[in-house]
Amino acid sequence: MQKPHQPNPPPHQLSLLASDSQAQQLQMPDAEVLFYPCLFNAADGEQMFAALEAEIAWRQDSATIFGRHHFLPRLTAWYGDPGKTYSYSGIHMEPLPWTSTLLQIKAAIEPIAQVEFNSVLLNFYRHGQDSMGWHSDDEPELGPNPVIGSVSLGGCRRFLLRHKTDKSISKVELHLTNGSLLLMQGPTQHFWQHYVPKTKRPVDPRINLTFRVID
Ligand SMILES: O=C(O)CCC(=O)C(=O)O
Repeated sequence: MQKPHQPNPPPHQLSLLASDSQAQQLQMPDAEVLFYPCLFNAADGEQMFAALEAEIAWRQDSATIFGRHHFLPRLTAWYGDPGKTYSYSGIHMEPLPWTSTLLQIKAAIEPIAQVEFNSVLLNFYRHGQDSMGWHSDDEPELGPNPVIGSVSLGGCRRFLLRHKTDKSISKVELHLTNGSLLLMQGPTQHFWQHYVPKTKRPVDPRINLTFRVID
């Protein structure tokens, strides 16, 4: 017997929850930081997490610090337009071609960031012992005043920012929730460092995507 025709399901549409007016502008001197705590709804966040966990070519890199090799405490991946290479901590990354999930997320955040991103660094924090040390996203290939669009999916993690030179300015702490967008732009990377600490609390795995513009 002939099977009834099954139409292909429509492609999943991401529904954005936040309008520009729901952004929180952080009060930080020498910086321009906007936080959208729930840009994507929880179900979309979980669906994107599952898609990226499966489709991304995750790699375990190591960095050389004082002559010794250390595995990075997280998995990473670099995707983007052809030729948009990226180097940090002695690690050189050639871009893999965009996946459909990455392109969907990129298209959703570009009107908010008002830039066209050409690359993305992905970090996979498998558990609370995965982390990211203090640093700024200030590599020369990001150009002056880079716009960094940081999307968080999965488990919520603490995220701290500290001023590089003025120690009288208090640290800023955020909780990067599933489906959130953090936009760092203007002079932020010149003056501030950021960090994702380890935690002993049980936390769900988390994927973070930092969309960037490589010159
Ligand atoms: O995981 C995060 O929220 C931070 C990622 C980050 O700092 C980076 O990719 O440079």
